[in-house]
Amino acid sequence: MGLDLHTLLLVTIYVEAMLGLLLLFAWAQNTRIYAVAWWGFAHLFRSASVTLFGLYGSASDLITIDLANALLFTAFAMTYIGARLFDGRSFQPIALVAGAVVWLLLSRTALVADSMDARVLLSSGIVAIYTWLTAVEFWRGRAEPLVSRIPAVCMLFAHGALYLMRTPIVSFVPWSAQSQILSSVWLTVLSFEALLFTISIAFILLAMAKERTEFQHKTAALIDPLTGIPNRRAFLERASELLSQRANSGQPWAVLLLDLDHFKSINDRFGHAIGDQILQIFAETTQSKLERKDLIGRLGGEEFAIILPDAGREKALAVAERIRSTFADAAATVDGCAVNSTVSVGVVVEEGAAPDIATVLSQADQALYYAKARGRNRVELASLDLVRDHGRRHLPIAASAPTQSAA
Ligand code: GH3
Ligand code: MG
Ligand code: MG
Repeated sequence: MGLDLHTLLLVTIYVEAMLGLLLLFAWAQNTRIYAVAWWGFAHLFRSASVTLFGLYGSASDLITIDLANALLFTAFAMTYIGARLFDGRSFQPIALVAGAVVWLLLSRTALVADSMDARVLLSSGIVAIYTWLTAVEFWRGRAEPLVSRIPAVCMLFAHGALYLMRTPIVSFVPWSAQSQILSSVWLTVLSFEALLFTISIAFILLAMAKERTEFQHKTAALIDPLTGIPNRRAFLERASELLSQRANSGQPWAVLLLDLDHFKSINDRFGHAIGDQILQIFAETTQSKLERKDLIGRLGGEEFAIILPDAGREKALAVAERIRSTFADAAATVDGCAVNSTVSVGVVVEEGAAPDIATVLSQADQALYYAKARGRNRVELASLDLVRDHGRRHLPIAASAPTQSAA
């Protein structure tokens, strides 16, 4: 092995410190992700720990072994705590010092103090546990679609396993003589692996934080913050995609346009905050009546649209009626106020090739207008063919099916 351990130690000290500063610099750019700061300090702690290990022989064991190990375990604890914070979980302060305390207590017992194997096993075990716990935290948060999560989990798991393997490996090598500790080939190999690990994990953690920020920006641009459903832009984009996929399928599909009734008056009488709550109740109750493949969006104000990609006339009317009646029940009383909020729905069912979404929405708007004109809190059905035949694009059209009127 042509790698000199002292050179490797120096490189590790330098690289750990640089990565720590890099992570702290990245955190300063977006201070909301605290985990990045924890990970930055973890690298700085590891740099300090390796510095103390490097002083072995020229300083007391208390500093070069006990303090160095305590710093090392605290560094791995910080990476673990960062992983918990990254996914919005809290942590117990004891987790930060548990490894260091266990080491300081157990390394003084006769069993551990007299056996190099036991000391290596103990320190490897502490590092492996922290590393695996970190992997588990990232795995638990996998519902968030970050591509860099999986390499992070694999790398942490593998590093923990390699650390634990130190014990069987060192039992082949005589460790007791002091001179041989630093000249051990295995120590060189393991230090090299630790160096590669620390570089890779720092970049993966950075990538995760960057992905998270980009994901948040993307979500903010496409999701309506009040109701948590897609905004107008997202709805129209996805609707166009959906319609082009269905272009020649020959299956019927439906569009629902929904507008809350007398919402201005409700705002005026009960306040804007109640109005906001009603919008949230509407989004919640409506989503509960939809399937995964259906698409909903807030087009603006108190106007919403839904695409049912595989609904014929009967199903579309049934869904619209269920939404209408469920909402009327859910929004009868809000925060103790009898607001009696209701919704009117215009429905378009398209059987043939899909026209563009703007055309279909304008037909649904005409049916909606008709629902409003006939007293609100009701569902009305339009049909594109009917409008095309009559060429009445801006006038309310007669419902082409029995209307579902409210009580
Ligand atoms: P109609 O039954 O004919 O639809 O009457 P309307 O009062 O619902 O219709 P109009 O378009 O006159 O009023 C819509 C109101 O919706 C006006 C606006 O203040 C309110 N609004 C729009 N966005 C929000 C919001 O985010 N929160 C609240 N609380 N109100 C909103
Ligand atoms: Mg309205
Ligand atoms: Mg409106």
